[in-house]
Amino acid sequence: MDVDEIRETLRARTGGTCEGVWSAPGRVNLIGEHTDYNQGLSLPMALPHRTRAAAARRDDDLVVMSSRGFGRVLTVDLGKVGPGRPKGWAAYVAGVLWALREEGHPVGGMELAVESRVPVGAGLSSSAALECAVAAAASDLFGLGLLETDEGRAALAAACVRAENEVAGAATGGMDQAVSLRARADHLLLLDFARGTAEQVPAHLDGHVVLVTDTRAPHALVDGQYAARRRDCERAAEAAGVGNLAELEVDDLPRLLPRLDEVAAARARHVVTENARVHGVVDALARGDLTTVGRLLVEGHESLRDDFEVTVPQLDVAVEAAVEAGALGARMTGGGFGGSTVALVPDHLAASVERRVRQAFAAKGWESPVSYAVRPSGPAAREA
Ligand code: GAF
Repeated sequence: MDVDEIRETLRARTGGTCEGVWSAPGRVNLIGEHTDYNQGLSLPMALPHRTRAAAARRDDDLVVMSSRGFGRVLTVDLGKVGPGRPKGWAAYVAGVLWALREEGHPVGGMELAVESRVPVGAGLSSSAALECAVAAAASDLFGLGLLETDEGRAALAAACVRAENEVAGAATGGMDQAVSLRARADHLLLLDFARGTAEQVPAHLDGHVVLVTDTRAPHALVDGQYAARRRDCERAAEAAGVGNLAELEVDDLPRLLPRLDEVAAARARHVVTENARVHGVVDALARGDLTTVGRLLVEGHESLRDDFEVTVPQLDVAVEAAVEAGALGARMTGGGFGGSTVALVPDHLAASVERRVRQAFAAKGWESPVSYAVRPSGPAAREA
């Protein structure tokens, strides 16, 4: 649906009222995985794939929403939103308005028609894109002015995280919402969760493309595995005597790991080495050393596979096939347990890398993966 179509969809439903259209991107993370809730570093970028929301204010507290693909129009009373309520995709919409209100913003009911062009269930943050599109619409329509500054955008991201953690019940860390609201085209976003900073890093990828491959292996963050990893990390930090794992350096590991149980040690090793890899990638990008970037991506994947144990065979095979076909590096991206990979590929090899990954999946009898060559795109914004 283009902007006119989604506006007309809302108008048809409301009898003519639509005050504007907003959109927000999904994300792909280049490196820095499972670090956000450990107060570490990550380096995501916004995807060109966006979720659109046509919106209008209501003069009561009802949130009336429809989504292409979900047929039914849902109505939620904002006064009844809270931890665990409502269920399903409505939580990501009404939850954001609830969280903004909880933060003291004068937000009321809304009419919303949404459409996601971010592949759902692919580990590319379709939930964050939905939350951030709604947050952007609410900010403009209720005069919050939060889209105007990076600080305001950080506040909107925090409300989206609250919606996801408290209302939808997914214990996620905040990377996805931060990049959806604070990204810049042609840049990666260096997020430091301990300091609360977001720094724009020019994506000097000359002659190379970022290839995202949706493995179609189903992925969900509201199941127990993601939360279990988070608990492992908390246990590891406690046993190591630090507030969070980002306080540790790679040099601390030989001394500290023997104090931890085997699982906690492996989780800690992933997080601490992953933070170091983020620094390594940022430095290598600044030098134009894409070979080193690629090597660090592969090391990151191995760490997620062996120490953090969040990959599945489809992710491992997609990474191996991409590297065999000439990618400088590849890794799983996002929460894992299914979802997508990201690869750094010389332009002229993009088609053969894509083909090789498809062939490897066909040989295993798996559903065919879908690849997208992407450029770092812009943040949540008003479109009309
Ligand atoms: C998911 C979560 F939503 C993020 O907060 C982050 O933890 C990521 O998994 C892993 O890096 O996308």
